[in-house]
Amino acid sequence: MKKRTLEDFGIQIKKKRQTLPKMIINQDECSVIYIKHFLTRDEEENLMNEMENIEFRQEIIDVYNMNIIAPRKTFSYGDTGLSYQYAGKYEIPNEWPSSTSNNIINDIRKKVHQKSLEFCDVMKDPFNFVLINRYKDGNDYIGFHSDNEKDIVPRSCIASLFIGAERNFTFINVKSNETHSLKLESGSLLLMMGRTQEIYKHGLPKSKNLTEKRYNLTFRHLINKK
Ligand SMILES: O=C(O)CCC(=O)C(=O)O
Repeated sequence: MKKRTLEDFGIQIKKKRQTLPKMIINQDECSVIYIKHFLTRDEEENLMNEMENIEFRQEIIDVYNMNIIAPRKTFSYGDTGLSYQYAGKYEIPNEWPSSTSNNIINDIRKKVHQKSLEFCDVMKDPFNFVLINRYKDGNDYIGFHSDNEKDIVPRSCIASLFIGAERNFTFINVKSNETHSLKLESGSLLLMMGRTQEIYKHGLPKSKNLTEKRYNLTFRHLINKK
């Protein structure tokens, strides 16, 4: 199939691609850093094309003890033997694309790991799991939650990468209700570290009239129980 360009996917091309990291939260041992335009244009385009080849699934998930159809589709890659329990689901990841296949996922995984090492030293191993969310348009969303499942290495860095439609994202402090909202641009990276998952919830609300799709790849360190 012919490779599609970012313009074909309806992604706005920003001329000035500055990559300076911006601190979004830095208090109570929580730290969240946003790195705008982390991916090059080529990487963004290749990853967008790669996402189109994945067969995403729409899962039934448990939200506040109710079974609902997830308002997005998902897929995961991870090391053999790992599993991830979340929202009442037991996720067994697909094998990473073979290291000889020149696959963009492998390159991106390395690049995200290198960047995370600049800011976080809780876990120096490569990310061993990625959960990918596909939001078909502005009706798809993820409600407020924390990535605090018992399968995740406590206080390890969670690196969230996005491509496609620009969307708003909000953190809420579970004690004070103070919020931090930001616009997440295609090709950018959000690093969540320290006690962020203990003190904050985060969510991606619906976005009225938005017709473009968006993908989010959340790289995590899962506990290897072997
Ligand atoms: O799509 C996003 O940016 C957020 C995804 C997320 O919060 C999650 O997978 O836990």
